[in-house]
Amino acid sequence: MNGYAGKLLRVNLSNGKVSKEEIPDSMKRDYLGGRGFAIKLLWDEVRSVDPLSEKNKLIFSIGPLSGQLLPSAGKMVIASKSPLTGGYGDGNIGTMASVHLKKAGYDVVVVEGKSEKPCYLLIEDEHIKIEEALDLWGKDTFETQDLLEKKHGRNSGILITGPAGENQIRFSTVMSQKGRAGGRPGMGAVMGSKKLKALVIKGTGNVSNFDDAKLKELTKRGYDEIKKKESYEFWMKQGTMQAFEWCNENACLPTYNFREGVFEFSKEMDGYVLEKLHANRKGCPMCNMQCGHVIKDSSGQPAELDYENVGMLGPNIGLKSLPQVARLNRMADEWGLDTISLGSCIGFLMEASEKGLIPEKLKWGDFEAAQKLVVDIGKGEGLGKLVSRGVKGAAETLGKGSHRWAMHVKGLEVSAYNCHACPGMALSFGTSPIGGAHKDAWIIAWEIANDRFSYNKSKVEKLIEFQRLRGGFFESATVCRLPWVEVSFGLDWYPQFLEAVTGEKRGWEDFLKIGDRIYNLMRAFWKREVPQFGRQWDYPPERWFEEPHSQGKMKGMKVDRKKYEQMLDWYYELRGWDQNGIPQKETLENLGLKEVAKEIG
Ligand code: PTT
Ligand code: SF4
Repeated sequence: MNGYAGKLLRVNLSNGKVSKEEIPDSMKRDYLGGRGFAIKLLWDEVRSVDPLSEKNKLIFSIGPLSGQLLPSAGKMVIASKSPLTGGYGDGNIGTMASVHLKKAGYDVVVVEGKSEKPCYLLIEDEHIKIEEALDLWGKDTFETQDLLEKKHGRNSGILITGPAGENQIRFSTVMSQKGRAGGRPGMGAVMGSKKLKALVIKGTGNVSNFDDAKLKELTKRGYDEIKKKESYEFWMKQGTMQAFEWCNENACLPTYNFREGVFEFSKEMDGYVLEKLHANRKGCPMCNMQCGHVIKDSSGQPAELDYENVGMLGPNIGLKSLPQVARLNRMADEWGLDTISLGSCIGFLMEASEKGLIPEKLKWGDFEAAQKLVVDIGKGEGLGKLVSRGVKGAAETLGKGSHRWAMHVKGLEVSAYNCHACPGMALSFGTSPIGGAHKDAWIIAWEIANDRFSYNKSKVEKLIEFQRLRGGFFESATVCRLPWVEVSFGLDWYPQFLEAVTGEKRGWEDFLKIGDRIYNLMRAFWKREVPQFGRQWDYPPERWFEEPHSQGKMKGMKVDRKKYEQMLDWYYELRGWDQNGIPQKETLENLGLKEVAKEIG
């Protein structure tokens, strides 16, 4: 089929075996690409394994739109059985590696086994080598990027695990280009467990698309339209950091380990402060709305900021200086630690100290202590050891009711939206297929604008609509969703892009069904890999039910448990799952997943 490179590259690090397989057209039609390919492969090939053992597989996967010249198309999905949650885990990274992978002739790389010595994978078109990486092991992601660029050229596509991943810290992420990060649920740790320091990808071929002239015309018009959008100018000034002041105004900024929704120092670190400190802009390939805002951190080094990073490493730990937050962000990038989980772990430890549950004295907003914690966490030493399995693991070790304010869902720390007064977003976190992530359904903006406090069925329907589009379509076509989300670039562009690329005329009904197939398979994977899996996995942290905000305009607000239960019932009903959240036989069969039904039935 046009638009795909067509091949899957399989590399076994235990025995050095390399093979190339055709991807069947039926898989392209049923799963589209990216996340779709990843869950299909994991379902078929990874069964009851320890995520950090050589039996787990790590998948790098792109879609028909990735790596094309189209707007914001330089994205890639990195997926595996997650060592943080035990279930399906993935992340989406913007990287030159996406472009090069397609040019090299592959849509998917499956890494299997485990190398004896540190290594990196070099993919140069059809030539595949497993290279020694003894000299890179232990180096941070910035040094590693420099060394690999020096050796293989600046334009290479490079994906790296940092020292935290080498140490198998379970929320280690994969880094690229000194600022792009992907794979929150421990994809960096899976790389580390395989002694795989990096992938270097260099492709020189061309993908055969169905209608090049049409594609060229759509591409040009698409980029022009994005630039003309009303919100484009402000987006270019603040990027995702525009959410900071919005969250504070709406009392959903994560503050003091998600206790409050407003931060008394927000004006000292919001998007307008970022504008003043702005030093550079970075981002993914093929993007004319690049969102990586670089400022100088408190030590004078460049650091790339995003809203999530600032929310979690700022208010969530009581830190009010943007350059200091940038310092922690840069350290996380160097170590290859996910900033969201990191901020949650530091907040958890600060609260544990305040409550006298640990002997160490850690004060909210203590920058020196936070810096030390990043290093300890990256190494898995001292207090870092306590949180090396995330806040869920830490609460299990610490006990004393700390699970109530361990801010995670399914073991993955929730991202930077406090949901005491946003029940729809709480359900979005609760039902996200990878755990506490906002990527699948960022319903909060719609909820606050339209229907903030209700717990009705139409809100649940809206949530599923978002999941289908964001978690289904964008993750499997594998392009950035931000043109649509942030500057209202129309959804009608995407079927046109896909038709020009593949030659197949398909509509939204079809794409949304693919999204449902992917969701049901991810759910089935959870059920198979986590035997006790069920309804109790779909709840937000206890804090949002139990402890109302004590200040701000949402003072006194918390999520109503009974009404949440009702929303969850509707969610299952609309998805065709039973009241324990398990896909019903008929639902799976309607999606062509008869064999799956047999296995989890
Ligand atoms: C994503 C998560 C996010 S989501 C952010 S900021 W965000 C954090 N960024 C981190 C970072 O930086 N350094 C670090 N060490 N850890 C980090 N962890 C956090 O990871 C990212 C953008 C953003 S910025 C968002 S919302 C959108 N996400 C998309 C998505 O998920 N799918 C898609 N099709 N398009 C998307 N576009 C946007 O991409 P994860 P990136 Mg990311 C420094 O990885 O695991 O998905 O977690 O990839 O290239 O950095 O772009 O306000
Ligand atoms: Fe990457 Fe940001 Fe552009 Fe999306 S908007 S492609 S995340 S730079």
